Amino acid sequence: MKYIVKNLPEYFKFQDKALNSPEEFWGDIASTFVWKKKWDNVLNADMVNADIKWFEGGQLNITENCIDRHLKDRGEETAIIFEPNSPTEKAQHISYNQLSVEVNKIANVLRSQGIEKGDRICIYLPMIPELAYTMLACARIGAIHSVIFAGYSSTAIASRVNDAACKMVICADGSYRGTKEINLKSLVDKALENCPSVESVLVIKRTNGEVSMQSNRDFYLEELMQETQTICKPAVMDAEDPLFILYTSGSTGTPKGMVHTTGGYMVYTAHTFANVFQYKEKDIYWCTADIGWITGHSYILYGPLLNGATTIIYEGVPSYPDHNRFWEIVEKHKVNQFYTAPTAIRSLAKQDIKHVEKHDLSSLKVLGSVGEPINVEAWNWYYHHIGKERCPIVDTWWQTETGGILISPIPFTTPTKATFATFPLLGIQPVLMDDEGVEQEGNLTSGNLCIKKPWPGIARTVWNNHQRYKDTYFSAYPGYYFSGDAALRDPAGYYRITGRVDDVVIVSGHNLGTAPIENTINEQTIVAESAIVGYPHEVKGNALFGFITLKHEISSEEQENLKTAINEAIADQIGPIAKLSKIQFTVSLPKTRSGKIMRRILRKIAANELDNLGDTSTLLNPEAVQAIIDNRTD
Ligand code: 6R9
Repeated sequence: MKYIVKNLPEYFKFQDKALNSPEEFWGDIASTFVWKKKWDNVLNADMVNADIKWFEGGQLNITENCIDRHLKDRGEETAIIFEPNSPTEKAQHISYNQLSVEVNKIANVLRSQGIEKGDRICIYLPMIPELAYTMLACARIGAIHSVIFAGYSSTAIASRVNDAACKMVICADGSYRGTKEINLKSLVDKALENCPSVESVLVIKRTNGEVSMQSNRDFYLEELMQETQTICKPAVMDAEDPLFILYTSGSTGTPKGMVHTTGGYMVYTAHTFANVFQYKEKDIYWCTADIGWITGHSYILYGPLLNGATTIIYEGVPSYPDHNRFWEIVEKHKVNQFYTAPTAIRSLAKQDIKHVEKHDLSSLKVLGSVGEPINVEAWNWYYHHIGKERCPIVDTWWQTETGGILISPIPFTTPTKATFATFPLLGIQPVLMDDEGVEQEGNLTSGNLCIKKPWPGIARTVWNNHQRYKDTYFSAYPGYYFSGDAALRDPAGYYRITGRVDDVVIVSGHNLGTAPIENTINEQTIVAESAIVGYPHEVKGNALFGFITLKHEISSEEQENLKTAINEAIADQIGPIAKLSKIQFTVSLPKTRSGKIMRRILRKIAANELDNLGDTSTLLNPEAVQAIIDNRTD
């Protein structure tokens, strides 16, 4: 891999090249991959019309780059370590040779079922190796995978399957998550009552639970694989042919099917993985996300395999059988790079520290964070207790739409600073805009976070709705990609993501970002987590409502004292204007399946619009909503 940064002067040198000669820079990186035909143009982009193409004219198959090219030198090396939900079930080590056999066989099955290049296949699987195999098998024959997180409801499956008119669904009989066993096939059956495009369903056995199989539609993958060849000729794909669709919910409307294409996504995820994690041969890398999210697509599957890495797929949850499971896995597999989300860090930091201390975490070299702004307390806990002050934390900012990480420290190069994502990665030019669309110059400023130049990993469109793509990302500031996040730039030029733009609350005419207020609250040692939302107020326009979870119960007198202490701290650190008008202590906060706090619902509760909460069925913990409503104090 080219342009792997080793020190700051090199970072600035490479960045200069990436921004001033992007075609040469990305062309150099792309040349390190296997192509069937070299591209005609590295870049052809029109950011005003949202028309972006990379490596046009180039032809390739991404699976040759993820698998085949590693077989000669490292065929027997481990590609995937599968760590099952139950610690009593043996972990599996899957070599690149084995991965090749599985992917080729499944690809042949898909072809024999009539799947052709460009067809859409919905994959609804738990975190088992077959999830990786089937995604890669799709890519092998040029079918477009649309992975749906295996926790979504039948309604969510049906709407996504119909949006992309999927021809096939691949699912498991069931899944294990902690103590729960979920019958996935029955959820698929219910969804498919309303999905006319689906011709066949392939079922993978995981739990061996009871399932109903519809004849001529449903087949066990295992049975179809018995007679198949272990070689499947890879489809020749244009660089701009879609590789996958992944749905992301917006603040309004139906989920958007973000489309990522083959060549640019490959080059970008591979390069960013190598730089951000400084992966070295034989390292063991573990990202705890679910492959059903973009983090899993880019940094459990594609990025690591493109680098010939060893990547862990963990089936379970952080709390099963108890709260030391993550640290036990780190010790067991001698994990070198560990990548997780602030919500997981906060929940584990709430537990007795003995869960951490009884494990040898000395293999760790780099720690990562992704998904939401990380608060100071969680950052410090992660740095001191997990990294033992030895391991840099890469706070990586990016989105489903960006395909890969855009802003992040490079470990051992960029000095880290709690809550800062620091510098843009190579080739990325962030800008901060004011509301009039004027780029904010210099440091010590803030604004809406946009990206000025195209990068290879950016999603190219919304499936079947290019206008929506253009409207959502390229219309607020014509010619720029608008992320929907706000950020600030410190005197050193470091970026700190302050939260979604829609998380800004205007109180008495002052724009208040909720994240810094939450940080202040979270510094109280008894606070586990907090979420601030605005609600309509007669005098101030909006006032602030704080939903706060505590590490343990306290008396009502102590609660009153804590409320006072919190407001004093806010007044002290941010200003009296940011004081909370209402505070409710709650057992938990409503979260999305990817661990983001659902502020939309909290806003409705705070505004007392209880009959208008919207769909709560896709939440991780819908019961949290009712508990908050039941315990309202005013
Ligand atoms: C990769 C992923 C994207 C949104 C993004 C932002 C938030 C992600 C962050 C972060 C602060 C970080 N976000 N990483 N905020 N610091 N390091 O999470 O994609 O699920 O599409 O979410 O998540 O608000 O706009 P996605």
